[in-house]
Amino acid sequence: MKSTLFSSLLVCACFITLLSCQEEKKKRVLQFPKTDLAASPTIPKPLKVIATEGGFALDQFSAIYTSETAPGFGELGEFLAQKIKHKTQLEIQVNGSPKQNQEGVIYINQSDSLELNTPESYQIYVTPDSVILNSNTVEGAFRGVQTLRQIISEVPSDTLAEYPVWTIPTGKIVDGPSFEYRGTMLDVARHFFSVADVKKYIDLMAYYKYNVLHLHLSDDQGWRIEIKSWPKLTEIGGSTEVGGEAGGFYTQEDYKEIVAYAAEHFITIVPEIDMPGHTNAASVSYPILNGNGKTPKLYEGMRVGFSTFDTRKDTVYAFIDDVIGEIAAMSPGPYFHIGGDESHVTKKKDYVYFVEKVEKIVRKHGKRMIGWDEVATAKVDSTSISQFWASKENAQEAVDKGMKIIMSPAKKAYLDMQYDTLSKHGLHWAAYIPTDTAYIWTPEEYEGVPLENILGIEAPLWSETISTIEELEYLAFPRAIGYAELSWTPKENRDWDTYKVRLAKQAPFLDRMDVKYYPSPLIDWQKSKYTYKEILKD
Ligand code: TNX
Repeated sequence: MKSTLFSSLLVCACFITLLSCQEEKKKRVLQFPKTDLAASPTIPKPLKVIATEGGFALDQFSAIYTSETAPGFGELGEFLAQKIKHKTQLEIQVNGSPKQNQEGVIYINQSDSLELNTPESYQIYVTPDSVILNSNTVEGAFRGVQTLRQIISEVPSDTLAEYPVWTIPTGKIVDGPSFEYRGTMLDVARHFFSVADVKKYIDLMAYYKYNVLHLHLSDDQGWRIEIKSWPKLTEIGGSTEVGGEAGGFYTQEDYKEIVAYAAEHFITIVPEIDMPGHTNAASVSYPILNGNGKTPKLYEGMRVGFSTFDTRKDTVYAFIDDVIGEIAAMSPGPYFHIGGDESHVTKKKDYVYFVEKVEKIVRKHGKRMIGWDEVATAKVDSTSISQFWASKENAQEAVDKGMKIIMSPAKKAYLDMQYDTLSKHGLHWAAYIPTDTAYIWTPEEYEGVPLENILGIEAPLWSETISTIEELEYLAFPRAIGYAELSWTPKENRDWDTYKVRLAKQAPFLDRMDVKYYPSPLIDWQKSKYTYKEILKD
């Protein structure tokens, strides 16, 4: 008798709990404000967005599931959970057994859809019950995860639920990149940046779907990568930087750590050893390499164009073979950048001879050569790549040779150009580049380079005037966000007026990441009203 009474009470209690749960669920659904997926502040702007005005509730009952057999998908689920935690403090379970009260589910699937026509293409379907992210590759799914991070509301929604609920607007996103090469470059030679700084930069790049980080590892003022067969390069050549500070260098372990961290973010490292000019630090370390007829001395100034290797010496090519060999062995990406710019004291015929020989060394080590636009003046192979920074004529030579071109015109794409005359850091030899000028140009049609020759876009950040991560961030952000859109989103879908609204809404993310961006007065920056810690206190 007692036990029957007890069990009916229990059933009753459960029923009431269930009812109140349902009541709460209903309330939550009822209270969902109308959404607009197309108005989400996604950068780069996706190819196609169809909004259906509902909401997926991301809360403590949500869970993530991924394809379990496809390599990398499980880790990607963990990555998303970690980023959601950073944004909302929610602990979302990944590939766990379904929890009681489990509500919405996020699936990250490997698909084999023919519609997904580049390796980085993906689709996202959001309904009130589920978020489905499909891609044929883990790389594409990673790009889609960045979109997901961006479409989760910045603050919890007003839903009457007793716990915070973040909204993901419902609808469909179909997306993929315009260009396969979407890069930025960091000059760690003029001023050295630590592994931690580079990792932070990678985190930020990944959020905006960049896939290449080019590291300028050597210049007149410093040599920054350990080469075991030539140890003085870092012992001597690594000891200085612009302005007289102590310099620094990456050990091979450090470099491998950067390469691995970049790979986890689906970013390829392109290593650059600049030569035959910009080689003072190497020549001070090993004077046998020097070809300018003077005794090389450590150099901490900013003027360039005075140094050159001796292009007619076998030792120089043995040295280059060792250097490229050691770096190529640690760099899984397909490219090796040989610099080749501003060799003002190398005779033209020596320059051409040099580039042709070094190209062969690069190919011997299994890499595709990239060089600044001057390399196209040599007889290089059509598989080598020219990086357009200054000369239309050199770009034309590259096109005539059937080479691919990376678009980095200094006047438009140099992150080290000052925003305006008041900018705290940067140079202005090419131009002042305010935030709108950085965005409003068409790399697809720049200086008559045919679209089929364009491999992609890269925004270089030279570091003569910056030495800390804060200064780096001031020059790179917000402009690097615009270059990410130029290299991903087709020109028909780009427009400054809508871009600047989406850019304004990056402020909460940049603040959360502790990025000291330049608060361009052209942008009506949206400050988040509160941080998540304050939300959870409410
Ligand atoms: C030109 S761009 C250079 C660099 C400088 C930069 C400063 C290029 C290939 N060479 O050596 O750092 O200007 O803006």
